[in-house]
Amino acid sequence: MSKNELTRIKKEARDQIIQVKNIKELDELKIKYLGKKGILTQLLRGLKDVAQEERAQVGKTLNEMKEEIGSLVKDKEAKIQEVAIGAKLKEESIDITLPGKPLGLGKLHIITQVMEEIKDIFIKMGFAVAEGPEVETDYYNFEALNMEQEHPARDMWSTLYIDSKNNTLLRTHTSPVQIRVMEKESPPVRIIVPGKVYRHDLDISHAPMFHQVEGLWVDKEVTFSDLKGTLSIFLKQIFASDVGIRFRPSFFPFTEPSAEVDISCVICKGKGCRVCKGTGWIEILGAGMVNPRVLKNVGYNPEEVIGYAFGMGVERIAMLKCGIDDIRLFFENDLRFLKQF
Ligand code: 2U9
Repeated sequence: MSKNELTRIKKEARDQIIQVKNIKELDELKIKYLGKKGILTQLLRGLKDVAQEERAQVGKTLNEMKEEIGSLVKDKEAKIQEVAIGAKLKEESIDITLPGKPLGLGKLHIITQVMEEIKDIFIKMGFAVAEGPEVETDYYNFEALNMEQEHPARDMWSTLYIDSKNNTLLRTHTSPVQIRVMEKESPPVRIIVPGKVYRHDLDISHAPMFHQVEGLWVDKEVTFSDLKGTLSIFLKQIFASDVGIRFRPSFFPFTEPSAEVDISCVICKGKGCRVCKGTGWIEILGAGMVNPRVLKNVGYNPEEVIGYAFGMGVERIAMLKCGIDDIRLFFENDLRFLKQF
């Protein structure tokens, strides 16, 4: 066990420890030099065979070597761990300077847009906006509007009942709201009533839920001419200033006389096409003078006050304005469709 030999072992151990790349290799070296059967352990065990006069010196050198190699291993261990943590941090780090993912800007549904446009026109003409419940009673949806039980006119609406014993149903029109407003307030009443209505219907032009805007003006002197004037102004604003307008006699239990209002076809300009079924005209509104029986039902005196009323489907107006040929498109929530408007 010469001094040179020990120096060589020490140098070899240091070189090997310096070059080690990972914990596994380092552990192997630790065992090689410091383990139970390791080089230094063996050398220390062989100390007894060393000549008496050299033993103390060699023992001291060996212990120093053991300590030095141990501390080299410890330092290296810390270094390897530090490098591993650094790599992990780098791998998992988030670059907070990257630009965010842009959020698409939302917009109002086309039906809401058209509804707002309709409301604005009537608000400018002095109408107030009234709203009411979508679940109604038989009385407000039918009876008060001059349609008693078994009245054949009820067949005009495919009613969705909530509970037919309790006479609760989904309103088939927004007219119950006008009844409720008139019950509470005395004339003059000048309101429009926008809202959802429900019918047991589903095809290219009918949906089980759709939107209506109805209007009502009750006062001391209201004429059919007022009705014609108001609706003409409305139709010219919502469609085009040169749109053709005609009133046809019709029947509704809640108005007398009643009329249906047509506009010249917005697609073919009145020449005749698939949309207007070759007639050049498109039905767009229902209207009339409020039936005196309805006024009586809310406690008004039909001898003293008179009124007009009208109703329209918002989807139908939106379809004609935007050239949409299937009402169901509004409710499928396909963004490719909705984004266009
Ligand atoms: C009261 C009195 C009268 C509202 C009216 C119509 C005519 C009408 C339809 C248009 C298309 C419904 O959406 S639609 O299917 N509406 O034809 N509505 S008169 O008359 C009233 C309302 C309330 C108290």
